[in-house]
Amino acid sequence: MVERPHKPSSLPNTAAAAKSAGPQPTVDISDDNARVTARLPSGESVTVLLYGATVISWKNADGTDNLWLSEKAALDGSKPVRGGIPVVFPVFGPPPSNHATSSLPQHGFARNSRWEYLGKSTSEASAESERASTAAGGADSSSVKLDFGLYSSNLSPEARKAWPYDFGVVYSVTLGPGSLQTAVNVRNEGDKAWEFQVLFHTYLSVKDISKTHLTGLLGVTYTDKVLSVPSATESTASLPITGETDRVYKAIPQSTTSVVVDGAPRFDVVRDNLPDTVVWNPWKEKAAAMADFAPDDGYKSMICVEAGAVAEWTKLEAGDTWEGGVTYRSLL
Ligand code: TA6
Repeated sequence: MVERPHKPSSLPNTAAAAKSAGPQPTVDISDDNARVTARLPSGESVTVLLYGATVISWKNADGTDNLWLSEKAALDGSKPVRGGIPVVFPVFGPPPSNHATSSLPQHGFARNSRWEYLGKSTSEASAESERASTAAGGADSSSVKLDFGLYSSNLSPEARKAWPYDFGVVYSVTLGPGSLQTAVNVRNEGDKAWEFQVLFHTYLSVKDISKTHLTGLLGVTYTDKVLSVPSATESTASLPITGETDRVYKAIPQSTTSVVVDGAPRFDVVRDNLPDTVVWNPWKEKAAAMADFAPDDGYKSMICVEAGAVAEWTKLEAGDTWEGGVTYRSLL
């Protein structure tokens, strides 16, 4: 695989390192085997629902949750989660009618399938780096990677029938000091080529949408699904969100989109091999019309910045593998 900037990292899982390390990350599986929570010694945490492999919480050391989760989000596996980071695969949006995905639900089956927890790998801060980091007033440098798997065999009979291709997806969620990385490794396990779209439908929490701007999109071509404009060019270096917004920014030349709140950088969203970003806020009417979107004025506290490969289809030949991911940096 050609080396790429921001390539999803793989962490060592060495017992030797653990022996010499300081306090280590922890990983807990809930009693009902429905969710996995990882915590860093510095206090950051991430919780992943096995249903949809949906990240439902990503907290800073002070307990601030970086993700927005609807108060009426279904967390019992009855429907896709409204909030957090739903995984969109193998199709984004309503499937096209004349396509292999046409019988799938909107946004595909990944977000409403039960994934397998494959395990963790941690990079413990070694004692000396811990001391050095603490002495320098820096944060703990440990991180933890959680792996989840979804395979053709995991699909419901309906989904399998609707999309009868052999595939495997390994989804890695890596919690680091001040960052969360989500990355997929998609493999064609069958004997014939197929094509897919993938996207992380990330609901970022912001304290006030009226004071929120997005930067890094100037000059980028986008489709505006609210105004039904198939192709426009972003003319604003700092995009405010002042109403219903549903835009697919395509082939973005730079890897980082940033969220600025009240003039201060709040998030960096750094894409790796994901050329597109969807920006979505349902605003007042659409929010009120969604039964699982609560509170009704929750649109004032969230912005979806969704990194993906969705403007085109990615074709995978038999036996081929594809990787892509995104790193969110919390800049609080
Ligand atoms: O990512 C934006 C979008 O495609 C919007 O058009 C809206 O449909 C949103 O996703 C939510 O979709 P969902 O199926 O989760 O209600």
